[in-house]
Amino acid sequence: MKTRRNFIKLTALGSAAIFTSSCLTSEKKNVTVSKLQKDIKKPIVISTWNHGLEANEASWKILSKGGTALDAVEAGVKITESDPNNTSVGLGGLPDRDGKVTLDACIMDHENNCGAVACLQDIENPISVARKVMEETQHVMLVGEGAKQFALEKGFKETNLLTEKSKEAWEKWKEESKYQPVINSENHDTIGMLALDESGNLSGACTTSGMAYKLHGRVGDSPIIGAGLFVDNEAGAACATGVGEAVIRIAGSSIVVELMRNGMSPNDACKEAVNRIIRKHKDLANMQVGFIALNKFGEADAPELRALMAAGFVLFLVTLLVNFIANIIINRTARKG
Ligand code: SD4
Repeated sequence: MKTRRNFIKLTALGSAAIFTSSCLTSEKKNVTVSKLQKDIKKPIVISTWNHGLEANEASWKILSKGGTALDAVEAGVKITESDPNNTSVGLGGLPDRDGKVTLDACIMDHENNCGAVACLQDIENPISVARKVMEETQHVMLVGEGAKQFALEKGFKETNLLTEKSKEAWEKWKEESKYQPVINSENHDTIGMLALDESGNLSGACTTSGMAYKLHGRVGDSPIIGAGLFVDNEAGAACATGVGEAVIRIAGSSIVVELMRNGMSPNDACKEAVNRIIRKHKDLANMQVGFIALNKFGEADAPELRALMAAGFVLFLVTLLVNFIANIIINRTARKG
């Protein structure tokens, strides 16, 4: 049953919103979640890590004026992509083991439209290229040289993304690393952002330079729809950060959304996905994975919330992981009250 239709129908009846969905198991179980329209927290935007705070401000400018979630998430993560001081996303991202900065990004809207680019070089804002793939091609994902060629054709400027700071870090790494790529929880950070707009539509964006010093050509979860990001306007949206290989193995973000569809809170859905990763991996050394999730009602709770009040915003710092190294931060920006 389409949520949107329900919203319209039920608003006319007395401002209640309902969505219905069925379980993944063969024993079809219907779960109905209902909420008064007035209790839906919108607009709202959430994002990962410290850099997300600045990104949230850019999205909030759009959302607070009634703009779309899609425009908001693109504008938000672009801030992080263009920040040369951030070494894990876009310009200034740490390179692969050959010294090349390769970027992964994807975007998804409330109608299941999606676009992605992977292993893209020399383009500062991969999220906008991903949006062009979504809106101006029949495809979902472009990679490598093809993605770059497409970007240039669409008017994106060629930019050297390897800053002095990142080059120095890479050169230092080469001295000690014996040219072996490392999976290290210190060396990666993605910006993932999810938003629910005034019209009740969800969108999400995810963008990263991926794991530092990775093998050239390596693509993580971040540009993969269903792994790094998934949005279903009937249920919710989720985004992952951390070791991409582990997230891909369980189709992480789509699992979180499916669990929310079946009635779980964003909090429990994220925990279950993390637990699934724990169950499926024998070796958890250096493993760091986290999810953020936002449901159709604007709920984005997660374990161990610490509330911070800031001018006009409510920001929550969240520690998300259950058993192993965990320090995933969720920034939430919503109307006060
Ligand atoms: C990747 N998931 O390339 C990304 C990196 C990341 O926090 O999210 N780091 O595997």
